Amino acid sequence: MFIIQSAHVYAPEDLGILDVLVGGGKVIKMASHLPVEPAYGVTVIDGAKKVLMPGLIDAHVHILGGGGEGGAKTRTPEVMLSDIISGGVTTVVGCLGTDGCTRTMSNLLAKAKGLEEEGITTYVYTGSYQVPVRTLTGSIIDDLILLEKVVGTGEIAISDHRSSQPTKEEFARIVADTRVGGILSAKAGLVNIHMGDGREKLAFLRHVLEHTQIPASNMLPTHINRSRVLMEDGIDYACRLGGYIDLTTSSDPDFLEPDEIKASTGLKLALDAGVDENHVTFSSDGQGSLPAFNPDGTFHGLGVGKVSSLYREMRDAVFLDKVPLASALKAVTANPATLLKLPTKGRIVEHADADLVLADEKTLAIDTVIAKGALMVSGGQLLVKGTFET
Ligand code: FWO
Ligand code: ZN
Repeated sequence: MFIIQSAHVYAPEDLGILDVLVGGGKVIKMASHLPVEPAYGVTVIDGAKKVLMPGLIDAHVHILGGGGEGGAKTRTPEVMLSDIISGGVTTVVGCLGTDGCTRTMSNLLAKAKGLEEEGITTYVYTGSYQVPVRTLTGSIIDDLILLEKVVGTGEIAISDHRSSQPTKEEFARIVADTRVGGILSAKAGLVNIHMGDGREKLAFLRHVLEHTQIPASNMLPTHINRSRVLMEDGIDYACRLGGYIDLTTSSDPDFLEPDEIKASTGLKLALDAGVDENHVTFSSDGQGSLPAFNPDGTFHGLGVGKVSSLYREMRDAVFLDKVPLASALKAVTANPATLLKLPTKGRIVEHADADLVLADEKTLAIDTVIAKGALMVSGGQLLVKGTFET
């Protein structure tokens, strides 16, 4: 049991200074003043001069590692627990990418279960870049209904030289099956869509919205900030069609995409252009490769995504791009929670899971991370490490 006393709570909405009682893995009570009953073994955490935020949700992490675009030696390393909690992330959705052969759904599920046992909350998307989608059971709908951790499909590549070049109809079918699988399993049924640099940009998603009854909330196109033209198409898609857009926070200065936009700046551009602040999310592409290709399509080199970039870009949005904290926080907490249909995640409210981040109110430097009610980081130091982390 913890009482976090006198913290400035961003739930992500600004709730002012509150005491928050945590026990049994849940937020039990929030009030301007809660009595401390030492008899119940309650630990007091001093929240004065700190902000209390929901644990971050990273909806696109290559938890197995990814890459391989430069051959076997460029297959990137798997994620470790400390990579996740040191950046204030308490929930991740694992995915496969370009390589859907040596990275498998059974391995993805095992890694997700491993991270869950180590202390955070995990889900996965079925599939990889490829179409037809490489599922575990042979069917998207069956994977969603039968596999508890599967919340959607992805990352499905379109508008990219590495995609399977699917037709609009094949893409619409994937979204349709994912939606129905989600409905029948009371889960999100979200398609995480990898956007490449192709000329068709978001045409496939516009096709779904214009030719089917499927709502925009079943589709989340990511890497929208990989170029200015895609950022502009994403803003138009969100403003005119009520679509959702996801910005990638990982970036490698040695392997920048041509005219790539920093995620924090992309958020500011979207909000200034009138995009609903509930329709923009960040995800890290953690442990995914950040490959660069030459104009002739040959491989040039690659960086590796980092989960810690999610918190960094949220903080930069506040300090560098002057986005209000409550709005910047939504992109990494309440908005992914809503799209992923995780009602106990992404918000600080009674009965929510006790996934919490306490940070210095001036610098937003992370002090404490609580995941499923357990103290994982305290005083800025890791208290819990992965099984094989020294
Ligand atoms: C992006 C994941 C990309 C993997 O375009 O899609 O490759 O399979 O590990 N990463 N291919 C990175 C850009 C957004 C910079 C992935 C990667
Ligand atoms: Zn991708």
